[in-house]
Amino acid sequence: MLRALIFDVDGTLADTERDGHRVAFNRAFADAGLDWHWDVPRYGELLRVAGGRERILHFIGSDAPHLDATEGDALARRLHARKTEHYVRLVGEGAVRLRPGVARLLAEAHAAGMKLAIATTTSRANIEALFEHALPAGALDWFAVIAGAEDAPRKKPNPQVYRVVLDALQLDAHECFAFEDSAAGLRAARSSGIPTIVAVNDYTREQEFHGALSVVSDLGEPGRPAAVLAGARLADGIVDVRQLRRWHAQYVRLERRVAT
Ligand code: XBP
Ligand code: MG
Repeated sequence: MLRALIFDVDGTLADTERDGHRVAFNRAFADAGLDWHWDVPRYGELLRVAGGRERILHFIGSDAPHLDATEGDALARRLHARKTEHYVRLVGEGAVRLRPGVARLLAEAHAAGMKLAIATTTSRANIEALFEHALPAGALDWFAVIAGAEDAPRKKPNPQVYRVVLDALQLDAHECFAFEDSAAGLRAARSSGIPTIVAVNDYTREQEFHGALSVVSDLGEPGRPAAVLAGARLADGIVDVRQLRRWHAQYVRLERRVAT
C-alpha cells in the first residue's frame, strides 16, 4: 500500500534556486566585498554540486585557487551563513512560490491519510521560511518527518537523507513515493529503493532521469495539465492521490513479476 509521500524542497516544492538561493549567494558575496557574481547560466552549472556550502567551496576551488584549504573552508562557512540570512529574508518577501499542483497534492494526500515527509539537502532555517511564507497555513503539521542538512550531512546524490526519513517514518521504501526535480535527487531516492516521480524545471529539464517511475513537467492543476516526458503516463494530466495509487499498484505488480 502507498502510505507516504516524501518531497524534496528546492526545485520540487518551489522554484527556489534562480530567484532565491542564487540571489542570496550573490548578496552574501557582495556583503563580503567580493566581486563574485553567479549569473543564471553559471548557477545552473554550479547546481551540479549539492549543498550551498559545498557549492561555494567548489567555486573557490575553481575561481579562487589562491586560498588554501583552511582559508577556503572558513570563508565558505561565513558566506554560507550570510547567504542563509539573505535567503530567509527573500522567502519572507515572497521571492519564491510553490510549483503548480504542490499545494493541491499536499492537501489531498493529507486528507487521504497519507504520511508526508521532507527529504532535502537544504538547512532547517530555509525549510521553515518556506513553510511559513509559501505553504498553506498549518501545512507544517501535516508532515510526519522533516529531514534536512542538519539531519543528513552527506548531500544528495548520497541517499543518507532518504534513509533518515524512512527510519523515522518506520516504513519500507516500497510503501513510499519520492518527488524530486533533479538527477542527483533521483539517485538519492532510488539508492534508497524509493520509487520516484520527477517534476523537471528549467535547470534540470535536460538531465538524465533513468529509473524514474514517471518524469513530468510539473504536478498539474485542473485545467492546466502536466506533460509526461518519460515513464508512466498520467490519466488526466494531473498528479493526484488517485493517480499515485494507480501508479503504485502498477509498480507493485511489476516488482512482483520481476521477483518471480
Ligand atoms: C538543493 C540544493 C541546495 C540549495 C542550497 O538540492 O542543492 O543546496 O541550492 O541550499 P536538493 P543550502 O533540492 O536536491 O535538496 O545553501 O541551504 O545548502
Ligand atoms: Mg531539488
